[in-house]
Amino acid sequence: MLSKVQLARHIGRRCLSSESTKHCQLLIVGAGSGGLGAAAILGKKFKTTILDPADHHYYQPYFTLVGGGLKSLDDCRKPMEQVMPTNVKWIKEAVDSFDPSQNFIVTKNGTTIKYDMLVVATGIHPDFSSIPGLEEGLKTPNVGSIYSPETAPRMIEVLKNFKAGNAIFTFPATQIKCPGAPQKIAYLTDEFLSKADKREDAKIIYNTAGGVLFGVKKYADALWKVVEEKEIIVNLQHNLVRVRPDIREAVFERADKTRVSMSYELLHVTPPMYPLREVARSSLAEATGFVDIDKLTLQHKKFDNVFAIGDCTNGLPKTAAAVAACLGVLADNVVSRSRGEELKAAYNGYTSCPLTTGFENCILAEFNGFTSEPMETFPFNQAKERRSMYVLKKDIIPAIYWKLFVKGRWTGPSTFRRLMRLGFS
Ligand code: UQ1
Repeated sequence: MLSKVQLARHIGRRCLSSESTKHCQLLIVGAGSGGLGAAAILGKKFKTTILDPADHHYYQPYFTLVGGGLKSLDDCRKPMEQVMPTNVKWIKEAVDSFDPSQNFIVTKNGTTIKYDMLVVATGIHPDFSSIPGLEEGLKTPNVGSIYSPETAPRMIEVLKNFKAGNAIFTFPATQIKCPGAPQKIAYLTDEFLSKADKREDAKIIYNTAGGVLFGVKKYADALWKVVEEKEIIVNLQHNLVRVRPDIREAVFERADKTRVSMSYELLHVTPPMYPLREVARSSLAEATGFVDIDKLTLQHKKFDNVFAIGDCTNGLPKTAAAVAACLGVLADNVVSRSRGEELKAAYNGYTSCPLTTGFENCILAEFNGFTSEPMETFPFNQAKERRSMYVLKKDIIPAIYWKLFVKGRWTGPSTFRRLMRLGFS
């Protein structure tokens, strides 16, 4: 019989499951966008180990297009071993606990991994179980969600199943990844139903727990025009608290705590999202469960050999575009920390949300996630719906992602932005 190590070699993988690793220079927990991007850059500089139990790496920005029937799940994913940097050791296990004061973590299989430096990149996770009735609802042909690889491909079936009635879209009361996506799928639904000659029979309703349609005024103003044109009803401060799939009813709680029930023919749910439980209960987390880092240097506020990137952090915008802009900062500061030097790199707050407003239209929102000021790359008004920005979203950025980002060669469009805007931003 082959040993686990031989078996791993035999099937061409570099993962060494269950092998007890004594020590690594740099440990990265999580191989999503942040972890994999960090591994690609830092794996060249440090003896690096990355921990993640997943079989596949997903390009999550495509999930909206999967829901709209414009892409398939296979377009969004690659086997993890295909995208893993060759010089990085992958341990295909999940983290169980962190002990940052002793510089080690323990995996679910009981492997102890000691490290000199740690990068936490564990993401934010949809919790479908936190809304009573939602999990049962997702098994019916009337309820969908683009927020997981399991449910996203079913959304197009939910759209095809639509006959007549309310099509309700929700945005929860927690922080979420890609906060534009809950409305993008509403816009795609509008166009899908128009093409299917059913739009007249539908009342599209966007119910958000929040108080605004979008956090940046310039794009919010443009989006209010989009919803007006598309005759989408927007209800602010309406938080989904229960789904009753048997009678096709969704219950929302308003700011004054009163509840309102709405019947649905189609319900798209963006579930509440939380950091990984193992992170939230560790001493790395602040009160809300996110990793407590300095949002400029990405260094942990208490443990100076710990850094974090992406959706697991307490203050960074939750998009792949923000992750890209953070990667260079993370790499520079981890190197400085390893040399005992002062941390010089600072994240500038850049984030982006390509807001798909139809099957061939997109508003490319780019802004500073800390100040909510626009930070646009192109020398034209990006609040306008454009076909060119749709091509960017659908074809160009994914190519950048697979060809450059996962290889550690893309840290956002800042150089391009400076060139395009002649050095003015
Ligand atoms: C980006 O860099 C990025 O990360 C790879 C995204 O995430 C998928 C984006 O959506 C966007 C818009 C950018 C910015 C890139 C350009 C070319 C403006």
